[in-house]
Amino acid sequence: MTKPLEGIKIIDFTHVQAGPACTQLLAWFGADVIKVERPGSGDVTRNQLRDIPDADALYFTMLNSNKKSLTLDTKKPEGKEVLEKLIRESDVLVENFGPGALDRMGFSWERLNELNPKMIVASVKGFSDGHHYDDLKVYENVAQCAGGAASTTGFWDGPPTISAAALGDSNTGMHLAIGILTALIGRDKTGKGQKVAVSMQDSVLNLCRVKLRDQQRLERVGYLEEYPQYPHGEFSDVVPRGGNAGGGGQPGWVLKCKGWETDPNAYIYFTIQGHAWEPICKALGKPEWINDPAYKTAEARQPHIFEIFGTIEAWLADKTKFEAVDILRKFDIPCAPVLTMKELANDPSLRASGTIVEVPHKKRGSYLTVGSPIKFSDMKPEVTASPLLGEHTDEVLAGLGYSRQDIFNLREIKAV
Ligand code: CAO
Repeated sequence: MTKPLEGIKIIDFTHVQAGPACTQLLAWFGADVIKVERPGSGDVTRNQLRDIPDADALYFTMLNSNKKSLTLDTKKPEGKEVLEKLIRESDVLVENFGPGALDRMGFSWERLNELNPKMIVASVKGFSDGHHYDDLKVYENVAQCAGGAASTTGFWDGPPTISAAALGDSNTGMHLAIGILTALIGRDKTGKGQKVAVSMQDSVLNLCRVKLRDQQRLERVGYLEEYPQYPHGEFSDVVPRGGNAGGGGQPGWVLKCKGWETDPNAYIYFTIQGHAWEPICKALGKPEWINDPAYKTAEARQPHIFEIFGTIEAWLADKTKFEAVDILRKFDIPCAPVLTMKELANDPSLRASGTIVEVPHKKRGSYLTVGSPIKFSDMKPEVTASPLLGEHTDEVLAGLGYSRQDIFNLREIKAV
């Protein structure tokens, strides 16, 4: 089966997570992704948090599947020469170096555009160009703080909190992938490449847009009725942390199920969707609440929403999280068990859909990874192992027209 991005050649000058997540996605969909790495060391994540001595760490293998690895010292003249050849033949270059690193290497946007005016140059940086922090290097949690996620996550009586989800890294990579695909479609119309830039701060903020909604509502009316602070607590002039409250028009909370005393994940998320009030009352065995003026409308319920959650928790006390969801789903109530990584890793539905996949690897044996979360009717993205460091160096050099002797010279003599 041909894949939509087959024939698109991508120079993957990325490392750690934000950039690799982007190029991995494009590789799943058929692009020829050549990861350029420093000889000897490569992407730092190959060595980070290793669980098997001398084998690439899962941090690397889970973000670099379906790619080739070319080792090249792009600070040496020989390496620059090879890179220039590759640039002339490629459609996209993706990088997420610290600010200014590509320029210092001699590959500014102007130079890249001169070498290949059709090439799309895609970058991730912590902050956007011209931002007063645009000289800063940025990692995941830094971006979550700078993009508004940390100040709005957690409980009101605790500090700003980081999400485990990679809002700064993989999320930014996904934004960049959208930018690259858009620029490729644009190139079909204009024949020209362009620079695509995504900052981690902007990408986090994009996912926090409902909090910017709340900031404006707060400034207008002085309170936010869906937050636990309403109506008994205090609001300041900034959006507070709302714990586990639902972010939209439906109140919700994480509720204890049977076994919560010993199992830290024996919980479900329960949503009180307005029009589902009647089925909720029926499911809970509280038919008297259906027409009770103190419970009938969302407005009437909000002042004592935690008393309602308390009643639901009492109902949940003798049910596991799975039993509870099995009952509630029959009443069309939006809810889910709080699932652990262990449960997700072994979930038969996720295995069947290709969202959790087992990938054979030359050195590690097989490992689990998250496959494509995007499903297509005409294509099933297949996940293949991440490359060993420099695994495809000879192949890529030969493809660029270097002879066996050239390749020997480049690899052995000049240590490229
Ligand atoms: N050959 C020779 N040199 C190479 C090379 C190669 N193949 N690949 C990279 N390098 C060099 C770069 O030229 C650069 O050298 P200089 O600093 O001397 O110019 C250096 O390696 C990489 O620098 P860096 O700033 O990217 O790396 P770092 O480890 O100091 O910082 C990070 C890492 C992630 C903080 C920084 O890259 C960054 O801020 N990136 C942008 C934001 C981002 O993507 N962050 C998300 C990371 S995922 O959590």
